[in-house]
Amino acid sequence: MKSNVMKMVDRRDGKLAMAHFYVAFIALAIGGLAGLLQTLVRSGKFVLPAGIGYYQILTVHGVVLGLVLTTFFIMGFQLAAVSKTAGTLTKRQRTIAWIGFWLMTIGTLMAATMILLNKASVLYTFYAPLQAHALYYIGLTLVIVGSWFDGAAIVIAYIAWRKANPGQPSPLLTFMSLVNTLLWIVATIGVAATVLLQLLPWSLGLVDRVDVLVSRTLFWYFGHPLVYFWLLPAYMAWYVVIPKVIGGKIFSDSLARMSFILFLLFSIPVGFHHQLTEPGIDPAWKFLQVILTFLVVIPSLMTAFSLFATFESYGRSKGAKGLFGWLKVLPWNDARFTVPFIGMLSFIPAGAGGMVNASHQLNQVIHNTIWVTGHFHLTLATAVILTFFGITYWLVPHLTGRTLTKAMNKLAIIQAVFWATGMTFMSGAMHAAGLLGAPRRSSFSEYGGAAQAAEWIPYQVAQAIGGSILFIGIILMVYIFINLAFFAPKGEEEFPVGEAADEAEKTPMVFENWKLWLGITVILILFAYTIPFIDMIENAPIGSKGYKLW
Ligand code: HAS
Ligand code: CU
Repeated sequence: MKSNVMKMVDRRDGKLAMAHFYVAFIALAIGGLAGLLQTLVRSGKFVLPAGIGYYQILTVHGVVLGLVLTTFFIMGFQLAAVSKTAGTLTKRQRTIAWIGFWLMTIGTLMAATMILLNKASVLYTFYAPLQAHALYYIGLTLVIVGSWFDGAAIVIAYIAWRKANPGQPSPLLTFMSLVNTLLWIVATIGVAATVLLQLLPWSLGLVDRVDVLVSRTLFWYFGHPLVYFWLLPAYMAWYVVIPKVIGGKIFSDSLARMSFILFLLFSIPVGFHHQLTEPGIDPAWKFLQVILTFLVVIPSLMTAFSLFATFESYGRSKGAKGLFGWLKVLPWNDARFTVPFIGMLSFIPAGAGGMVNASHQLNQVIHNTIWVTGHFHLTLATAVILTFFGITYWLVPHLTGRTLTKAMNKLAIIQAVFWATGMTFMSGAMHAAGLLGAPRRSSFSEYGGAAQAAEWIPYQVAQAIGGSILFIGIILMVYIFINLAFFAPKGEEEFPVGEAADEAEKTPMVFENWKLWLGITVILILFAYTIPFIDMIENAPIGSKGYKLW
């Protein structure tokens, strides 16, 4: 596209998105350092200085990378995507989003302060009976409420677009941002409920105990869709941005929308696959939720299919022959493509591992072992995060009026090679050690942690080697981000938005029927959770004050 006809994201919306990215990349730097320290501690060759606890840095790592980096990056990206494809935000929409940004930032600072004071070393899952200072829970609540404001700006912008363009399907990136926002709002109700109704009153001393099973169930009602809230922005880039970057077409607009709707429907009623070993939930309901988990694999398989189709049709249009000839003609020296592509590759074993986890019998082998940590470092910390890095390379210069230079592009590819190498060592060793029974969340030395079996030690060392390589990757990434935000030469960088190959065929309007989709979402949630919840509450333990806990 010629730069003079290129529609840029409005500067004011750019500032809003960039504010989110500053917080995200500060989080990357802090959380990455904590991660390095953990692998060193686990190797048994390093002791944390100044009385800092292992669980304290593990909490920093999980909260700052899993919750803060992701939420800020995703909201910034989605706001930019909506501004680009549905038009500049109105003043009111932008103000709502800024309120969201500040609430999230204040909440983050509150929670971070409590973690640094060692008053909230409860990990990112904050399972009861681990208890944090009330300010930690209030901080997390502000992050969630803030994200609802960001989400509201997206919903309002979508409604306004639909009003102005009756009878037309919304722009694909706006549609996708909306689905992910709806998914997020429905999911966060669960975590807000456990924090506000159980953990906060308990931490303030208003109640003496809480029902642990109810709190874990509410957490995982949220925790599984949380991982798809992370994944879907990566899918936005895979479906819409990557085809444009390589010079090809989106395989099918309708297929992309369909897969996003399936994520909305099937992401939430599956939380029990994190609780398969928990007593107090009837196996029949666990079975149902495992089936629903396998249903939510389908939109990922559709995504893989669609990506292969995009790559192959582009390759054939360039004259590629044979089963894998298309691989040769892809633009390997373009970081905007190569970096997310490495993410896609890693998602193949990552997804296979997920299906292992979801299979009840196999889950007995890997549950609470470091295999699970290996799984989410391939999914979130490789497939998703490398895609977010790939987005950063064009979006940040686009928003700051700069360009990605040849030198930075090269460094970005080197960064991804470091990342992939470090993660292969670290995540590979985690999977292997997990199969040998090495527990997750354990420093082996503190707080009576499990004794270290000799056969795990080589894997712990491999994790530390991988962690150190990854830390170099983090330094490179932070360096590239600072360059693109403040120092790269002025210019215009493209915001790549692909076109569908099947544009002649009209996208059916049924995808925009929110009464239908949200209705089915709610029915599925009620189906999967109502009876188990009644069971839990009926059989709840009696608290010391003589009434039932919940
Ligand atoms: Fe998971 C635990 C099951 C996906 C993250 N998961 C976790 C935890 C996290 C996490 C953070 O059922 C730990 C939570 C904790 O702290 O306790 N997960 C699944 C399943 C999937 C899955 C079935 N997980 C993810 C994603 C995550 C994520 C995505 C983050 C972003 N997971 C589980 C289960 C547990 C679990 C259990 C609990 C374990 C326990 O006991 O505690 C599926 O959604 C995966 C489907 C994916 C695919 C892959 C499709 C491939 C694509 C790439 C195509 C590539 C191309 C390039 C085109 C089917 C789309 C090709 C080019 C060539 C040249 C070949
Ligand atoms: Cu899950």
